[in-house]
Amino acid sequence: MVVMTKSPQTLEDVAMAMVAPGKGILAADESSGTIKKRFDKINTVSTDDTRRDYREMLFRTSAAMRGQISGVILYDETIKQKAKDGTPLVQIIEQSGALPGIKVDEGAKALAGFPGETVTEGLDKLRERLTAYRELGARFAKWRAVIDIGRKGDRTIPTLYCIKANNHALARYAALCQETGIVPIIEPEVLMDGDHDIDRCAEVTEATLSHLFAELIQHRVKLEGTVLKPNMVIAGKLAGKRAGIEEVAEKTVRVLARTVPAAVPGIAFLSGGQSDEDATAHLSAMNAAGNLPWRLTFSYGRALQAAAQKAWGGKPENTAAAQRAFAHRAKMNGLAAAGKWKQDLETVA
Ligand code: 5MM
Repeated sequence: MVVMTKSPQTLEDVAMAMVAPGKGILAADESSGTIKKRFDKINTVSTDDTRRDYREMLFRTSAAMRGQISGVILYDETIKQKAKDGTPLVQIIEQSGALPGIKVDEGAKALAGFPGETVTEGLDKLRERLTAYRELGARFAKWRAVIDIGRKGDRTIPTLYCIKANNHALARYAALCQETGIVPIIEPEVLMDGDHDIDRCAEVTEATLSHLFAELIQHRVKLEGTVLKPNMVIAGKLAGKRAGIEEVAEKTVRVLARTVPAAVPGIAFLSGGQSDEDATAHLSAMNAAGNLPWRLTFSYGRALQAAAQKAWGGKPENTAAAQRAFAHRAKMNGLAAAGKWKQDLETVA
């Protein structure tokens, strides 16, 4: 069924549509190297056709796409790709009522002079690339900066210079997007890698976000026409002590409240390597607490796709099972965006 909804026009309206109540974003913008790693895990060779088949399967999951997915972040290859029957993938997304978006960064590269740190590249010719993507249907874009905390007890990284360099690039990207009529998703990811505790993550996330918003304001970015995509405040993957759901929710909201102006319409978290259920539970706990100045939702890659990839396994005969898995995670995260997810709903579906 084709969903006929009036497409939002202004930056503010597009940003609000991206974080519409009970909806969130599917991050399907894995670069060629990343999607190959995902396909390796399911013994599937990554080719133009398998990548197309996999993504077409997701975008044709109408229960999820019409129900809980407000927008899809695409990779350069995918925004130009056609489904098996010749329909542009962008059109399939639009017909479901979701907005197409595009990853425009060119990846995190070694930051010269700062061992172990990276800066995200991609500003060269960005204005021209954005114009071309807008013509292909992109309504929003995404740029991911990566901040590594390093090992526990190591206070040498992240350096302030790394935070500044990444935030400066994010702000320049955001300003260029808005000039082109595209809503920027601003993604400063403090990595979950390492053995740091939750409080160290809180400290680094707060430093990163407070500097980021000063930079965005200096670059005259209109905050009402942006969506922030941060990490949650969480202990590193290798930390001995894991924080509970409520602690993650409370510390994440505390850092956001200190740093993110209320003019930002919505915050769509990345999942960052959390388990599918943890990513859902944390989001739901934050929304259940209520009284927030911005909408809180998801912009998950792995936590929305991992179960579907496993069910699909590269085999066309598994398409329906993979779509069920994707629809289920989308439904659970849609409930979490409303603060209404419960653990027992995981097994009912
Ligand atoms: C889907 O993955 C995105 C692209 O990653 P690469 O450029 O490394 O291929 C990634 O930026 C993603 O959108 C975010 O990290 C959020 O994804 P997760 O899996 O952390 O929710």
